[in-house]
Amino acid sequence: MITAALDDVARWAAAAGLDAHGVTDAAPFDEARMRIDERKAAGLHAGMYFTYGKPERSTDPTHLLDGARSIVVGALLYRRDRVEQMPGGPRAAVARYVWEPYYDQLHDRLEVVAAELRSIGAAAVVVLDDNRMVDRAAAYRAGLGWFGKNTNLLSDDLGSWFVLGSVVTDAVIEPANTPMADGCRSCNRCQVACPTGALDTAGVLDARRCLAWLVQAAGTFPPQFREALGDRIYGCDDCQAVCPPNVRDERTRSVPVVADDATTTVDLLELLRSSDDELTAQYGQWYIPRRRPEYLRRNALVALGNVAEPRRELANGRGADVDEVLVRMLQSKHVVEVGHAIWAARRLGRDELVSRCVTGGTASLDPAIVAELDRSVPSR
Ligand code: B12
Ligand code: SF4
Ligand code: SF4
Repeated sequence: MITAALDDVARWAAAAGLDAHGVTDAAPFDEARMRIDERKAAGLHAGMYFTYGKPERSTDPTHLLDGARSIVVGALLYRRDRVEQMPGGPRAAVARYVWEPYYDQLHDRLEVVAAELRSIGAAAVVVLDDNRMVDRAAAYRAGLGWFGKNTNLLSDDLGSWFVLGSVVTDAVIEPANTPMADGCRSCNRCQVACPTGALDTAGVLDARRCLAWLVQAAGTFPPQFREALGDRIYGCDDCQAVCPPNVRDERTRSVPVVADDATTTVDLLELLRSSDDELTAQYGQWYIPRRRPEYLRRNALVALGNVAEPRRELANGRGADVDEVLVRMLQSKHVVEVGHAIWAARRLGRDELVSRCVTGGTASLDPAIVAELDRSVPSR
């Protein structure tokens, strides 16, 4: 049996550049398994696969490594100071966790810890943001934070702007850390701040209402949540932005400036003019439903309808650009683009473009387009 001391692990984690780490045993995550089963039974997972697909595997670390005994969990903070973007607009917001490739960075750092374990003769496997492991459950048991009412893991020291990953090993590392006590107490700011009511039950996320999931789900963007999407194109940060440890952290901790090539916002007109290949090259690292760029354009069209200011854009000479992309999308071969362009055009008061581009009777149009034509659209 190979053993490693907690002090050695702490030294490796610090040298690897992890912002925090913890250690737990490799016993199954029974509580997470139960919660996954409950959420699936109630439909709250909205058909998501991820860890929900095969919970018997995602909640049992021994499926990742025969003879697994311990897990070293690592966290990487991703809060950055945003640099003002060049004016241009209309622009959409990107959630912080993908401004830079933080998962790749964390993966590399966990590999450093795994290499140390291998150097003492242990087997070690790195896993993060993967269908095969419930990252937050491992981090909770390793003492990295408590489960917030927004379901994120957080602590007073770290806040919640961090991504998580693990090194599963057959080495025995003792003594492991202990879970952290709940720190939310009477606070419910995240529940109040959620624009869609996805956190109405504390600590339980209803993915059917969560914008972070809806931008990743295939199909029609649910009409009742299109206004709530606001200017977002990918991810949603609202339930973390209001969280007291994060707010405190924002006031007190200085953080690195975001990298020059980071994607913090997106120029919507440029995105809507890009080819499939260009979109795949630029945003291929995002989780885009079925890897089909029309879903990225779908999100962009909803955001455009919410944020473009046709009168101001007209004065800037950008009104013509907005019309041009709307026309291009209204004439698209993809039903999902036409449907969401109808919504965006109407929301921007450009109904005449719809009448001009979407012609033909109900019988000749796709039912999804007919449904969009029949929908009442909230004006701006
Ligand atoms: C599926 C998934 C999603 C789904 C569903 C999220 C969800 N809450 O289930 C969607 C697409 C919506 C999503 C969104 C986001 N995600 Co995500 N996601 C995952 C993924 C792949 C699996 C999560 C999972 O297993 N859920 C199953 C449920 C049962 O687990 P749970 O939500 O942790 O539930 C626990 C608590 O709810 C608790 N609990 C149960 N009942 C109660 C009751 C009370 C009162 C309390 C307090 C707690 C509590 O017990 C449960 C089981 O342990 C993980 C990566 C991974 N492989 O683990 C990343 C992960 C959870 N996501 C992450 C991130 C960063 C996000 C976003 C912030 C991204 C963004 N900005 O848009 C949002 C946050 C939304 C939110 N409020 O959760 C990070 C979270 C890091 C952290 N600090 O917690 C992870 C860990 C990825 C990573 N490796 O870093 N995500
Ligand atoms: S990510 Fe956004 S939509 Fe999802 S629970 Fe948090 S605030 Fe609500
Ligand atoms: S906003 Fe309040 S209730 Fe929500 S996770 Fe943060 S501390 Fe907990």
